[in-house]
Amino acid sequence: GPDPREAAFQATVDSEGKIEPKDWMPEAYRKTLIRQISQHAHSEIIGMQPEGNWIGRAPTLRRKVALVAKVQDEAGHGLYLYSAAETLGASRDDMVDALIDGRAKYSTIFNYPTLTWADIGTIGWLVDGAAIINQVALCRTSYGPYARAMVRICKEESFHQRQGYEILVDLCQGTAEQKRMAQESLNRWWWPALMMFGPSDDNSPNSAQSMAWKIKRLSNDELRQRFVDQSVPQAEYLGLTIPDPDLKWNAERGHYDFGEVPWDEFMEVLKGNGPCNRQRMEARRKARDDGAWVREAALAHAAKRAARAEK
Ligand code: FAQ
Repeated sequence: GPDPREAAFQATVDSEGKIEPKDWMPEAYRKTLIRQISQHAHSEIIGMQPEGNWIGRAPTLRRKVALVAKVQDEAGHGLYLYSAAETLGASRDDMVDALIDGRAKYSTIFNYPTLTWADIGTIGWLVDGAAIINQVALCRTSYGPYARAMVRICKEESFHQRQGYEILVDLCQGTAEQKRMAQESLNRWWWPALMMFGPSDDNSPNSAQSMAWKIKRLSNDELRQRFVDQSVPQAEYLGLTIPDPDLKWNAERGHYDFGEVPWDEFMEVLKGNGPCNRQRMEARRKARDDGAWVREAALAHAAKRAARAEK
């Protein structure tokens, strides 16, 4: 017959209780969480690269300080999320190996290049904006350590978002050339930002089970709609045009209608064929290899201390 532990687990989930590390949980729930949380962690770590590209070229000291702090926060978010995955029994080495070997996914958005300074503004505005919409929903996810990690991460993410939007406000109130740079950046990032929410609901294999377990609280399409509704007035304030001829207010629905996301491009980037996939993976491998001596030295030091303590 059905496992009584499973019924108790589902009752906790249904009544908005949290599942904690030592609670019984279905193996598939554990596996799904390890998959999602580790992908989320990898995204934070790989996500440091596109912005890191501009630290040495930030236009003012103030911009540079803010950008360094933001990229550093992303490293912190990654480590925080790896720790949350470890509470499920995943090993950090295995997760990192999966990323390095190309077996693990990370968000498609970080496979696009940062070609201009405006891209740093656009990443804060749209990429962090999308991340917040997704993560605010995840603050109510059923797994306790993940939900709590999201609360803190959202707070830092909202500073990131404002940092980016302010860059664009300045560019859009600047010279004609600066405003053109902002528009060109929006043109390149808009559709990739919409892809961050994942495939459409009728094409999302994990959604039904993840919603039943309350790992996901809102569907990919619901979150994407929220993001479009939030971004349109922000683009209007900047005086920028969202590159979608089908975008228009639908009074009946009370939402903006928008065009079809270029899913072929999404699938290609997911397969590893985006503009920067190879470059991102190579940088990660090099960072791991360059840091090997530090880990070896730390282990040797720990072994020596342990040996001394035994005497
Ligand atoms: N990129 O069945 P679904 C950030 C995969 S924000 C790559 O719908 P699910 C902050 C999906 O994993 C970005 N893969 O899957 C920051 C699944 O893979 P599988 C990170 C994607 O899990 C800002 C397959 O496709 N945020 O880092 C993408 O139910 C600025 C089928 O899809 C998170 O990870 C994609 N865009 O829903 C940092 C949030 N979309 O089964 C630096 C947490 C889908 O083959 C700078 N994650 N896939 O392993 C989630 O909310 C969910 O995992 C979704 C996907 C919504 C992403």
